Amino acid sequence: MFQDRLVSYSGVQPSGNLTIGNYLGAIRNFSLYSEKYKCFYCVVDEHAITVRQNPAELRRRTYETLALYMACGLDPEKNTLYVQSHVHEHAELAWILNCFTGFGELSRMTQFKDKSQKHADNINAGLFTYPVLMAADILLYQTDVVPVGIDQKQHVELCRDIAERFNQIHPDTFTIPEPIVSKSGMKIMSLADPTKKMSKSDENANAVVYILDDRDTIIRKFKRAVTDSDTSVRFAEGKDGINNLMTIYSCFTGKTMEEIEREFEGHGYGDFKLAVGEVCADALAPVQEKFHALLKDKAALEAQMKKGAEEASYYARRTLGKVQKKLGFVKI
Ligand code: AQP
Repeated sequence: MFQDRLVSYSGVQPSGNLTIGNYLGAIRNFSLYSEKYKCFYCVVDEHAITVRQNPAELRRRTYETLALYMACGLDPEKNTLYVQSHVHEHAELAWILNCFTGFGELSRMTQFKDKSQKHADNINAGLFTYPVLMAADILLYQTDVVPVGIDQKQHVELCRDIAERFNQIHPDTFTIPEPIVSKSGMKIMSLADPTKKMSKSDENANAVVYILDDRDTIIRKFKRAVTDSDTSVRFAEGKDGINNLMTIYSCFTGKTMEEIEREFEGHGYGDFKLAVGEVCADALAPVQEKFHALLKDKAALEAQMKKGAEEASYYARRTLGKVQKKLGFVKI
């Protein structure tokens, strides 16, 4: 807590073009927290390098992710928007927390298992300790709540365990954070393989709808989405493709599964896929318009990065100083 406000913290990696999974699972909901909480939203570029990145693309996407935050309604006057590598305390606290985290705990992380399969040629130590850096991100700001997609809930739970362990040895150091997975923020799955999460780093661009895809591309991708041999639009076990499309439609329209089933009774999958594509394209159009306007002014984005880093550093410095003192580090 800072002053009289609870703190909310979340981040997105600039590791690829952002998807409707990132949008529906996380970013779209971020602005809802601004009134009630003191909010920190970070572009986590240090997390992104756990997988090889092309430097020019990483730089471009860092600007783009910040612009998307703002295009999705995050007001930089009400929220602290910044880039992780601009606040060196993240990496420093991560090292300390590494010494309070078990090898076994990290080995159990689903994302590590998935990513080490996907990047078998580069299973680096950073990929393994990714959740510790994430714990440092969260704990530096004495965070109360962490709005995330369901896929990141396990990491927030580990962060709680690390903080509780540290507090047991050094009482009253960290606030214990709670993950918040919004109702609409369920896992959005790949359009090509609906048993797999939709991810920005997927090599198959048809499996993923990007926030910045144009209308025709969005509709084409939904038309090609993998479904099943049944014909009725129903939410049921074994219908992963249709369930995923119904989830996306529900997130964009606010309709329940029963309402969607009634709406498409007697219609084939073709009509339904077109409708999903249309609501998605309609919802993303104003975000895209704002994004392109913001991206034109790079100097303004850089000024925003600087302002955000200064604000974040103020809080991060306080927590890191407290931790170093409790550990017995000599201050000069
Ligand atoms: N498919 C998804 N459905 C719901 N929420 C999702 N999120 C990501 N994908 C989905 C949420 O978006 C936020 C930011 O994610 P991230 O960039 O930090 O990392 P990630 O979860 O690893 O996302 P990606 O797209 O899968 O990235 P890559 O391909 O680089 O690993 C998080 O709150 C996440 O829950």
